[in-house]
Amino acid sequence: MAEFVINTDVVTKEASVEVTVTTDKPLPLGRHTFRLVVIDDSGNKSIPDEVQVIVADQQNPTAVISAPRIATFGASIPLDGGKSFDVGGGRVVQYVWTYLGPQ
Ligand SMILES: [Ca+2]
Repeated sequence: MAEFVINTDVVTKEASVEVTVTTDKPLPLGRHTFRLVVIDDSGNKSIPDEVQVIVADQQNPTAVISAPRIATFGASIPLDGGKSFDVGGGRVVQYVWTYLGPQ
């Protein structure tokens, strides 16, 4: 586990490392590039190799609909989806409302 700061080297003797990410300090959504240079026991350096990792929102949002319990006959009915929320780094950007008919 290591905290990575942009353009700051993290040096390890082990051949693997974990990029420490916490929910209060997440990597933003999108493409992130990591570079590795290895050095041998004579001090010779490799050319860099790079990988790209895409941090993606893979979690569905939650819809929360609310309305008044009772509406007056002939009056408009306000529907509110403002308590809906998303997790996984994204945000709700569209609301799709459907009338399912009388029951
Ligand atoms: Ca999401």
